[in-house]
Amino acid sequence: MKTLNVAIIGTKFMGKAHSNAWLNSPRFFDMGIKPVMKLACGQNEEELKAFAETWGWEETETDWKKVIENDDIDIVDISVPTYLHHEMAVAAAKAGKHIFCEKPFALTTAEAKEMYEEAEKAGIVHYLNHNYRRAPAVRLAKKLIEEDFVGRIFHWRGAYLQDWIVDPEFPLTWHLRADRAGAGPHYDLNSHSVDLARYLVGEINSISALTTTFIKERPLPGAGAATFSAGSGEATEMGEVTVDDASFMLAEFENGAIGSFEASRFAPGRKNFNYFEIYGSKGSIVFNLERMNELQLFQRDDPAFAQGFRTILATEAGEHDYIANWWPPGHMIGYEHEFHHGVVDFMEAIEKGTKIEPSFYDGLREIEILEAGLQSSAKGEKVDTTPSK
Ligand code: SOE
Repeated sequence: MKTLNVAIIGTKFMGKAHSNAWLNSPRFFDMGIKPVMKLACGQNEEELKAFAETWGWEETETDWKKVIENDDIDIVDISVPTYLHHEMAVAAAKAGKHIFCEKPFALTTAEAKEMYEEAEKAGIVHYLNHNYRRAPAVRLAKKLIEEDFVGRIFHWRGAYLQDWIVDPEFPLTWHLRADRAGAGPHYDLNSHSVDLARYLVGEINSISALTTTFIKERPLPGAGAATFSAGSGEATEMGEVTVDDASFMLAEFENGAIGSFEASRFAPGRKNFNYFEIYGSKGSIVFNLERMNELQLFQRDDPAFAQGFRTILATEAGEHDYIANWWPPGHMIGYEHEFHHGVVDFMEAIEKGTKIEPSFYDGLREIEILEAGLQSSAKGEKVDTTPSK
């Protein structure tokens, strides 16, 4: 069997989610090329060794530049905070490696443009991991739209809400620093919603946005502080929060639809509430990640006495994408399965010499649109985001 060697950079939340997918995808899916988990890279040597042992990475390296220089490596998986994506992706593309990159894509449009152009120039397969596109229920939403169950789309309504920093004592982790994350939920969460909206509804031609920061200073992070975890450190010094805590955006789509996007980390009770509604001339679709195996569908041409939202369980092998490789109908899949689907499709793109979406082009568009949102909020004006041809 043909194999390709993978190196992962990053050992935290996304490092684990990706490692799990690299490890288990070939166990569940027939893959034309099998990924070999060759090399793991992280800063802390002790943590890195434990990580590699847990997930089965054969070797370790603390210098990411050596990973890129390594001729044995065919694929680089970038699972690190956003501010590192640009340098790593450009170097990996120049070295001819295929790239599997976490979102949000980059800090700025200028960075994103270079990443996309270098990847295209190198002729590599480039993938931006917006995992939610690969939930079977989201794929079903796409199919229903393509098969005209929704008709002409009028509205996109997206909300991505969390609550992990409502406590003002939650420390200033990297997600709360503009130099590390680019923006707050406006990038972290809206990037997912913008990706889903572009996938399901179409291109976005203008943005009006309002962002705000509720808590302007926070304690500096101590030991163990990370995404979703305050850690145990007792910090006395405070630091400035340089990103938004919440963002609302309005969008005009190329096809005439209009949309709204809400993103917040200040929505108590909402843990990872990734939700969208699509309304069209023939019907409507509703998805909620917290019930991710289900899709709600309303059809206007159902007889009036039987009209209402129906719940489709997207777990039928052969009918719903990816499911045949997992469990029997109704046995449910979860968050981590989406990452496996990304790995499987990415490896197939390499095998067949095709492209995969979302690609670095979609990453460029995501950052153009989100950066326009920041400008719009700062100026109080609508910003044109029509793609340059
Ligand atoms: C934190 O907000 C986070 O881990 C995001 O960075 C992910 O992309 C999202 O899927 C879950 O929440």
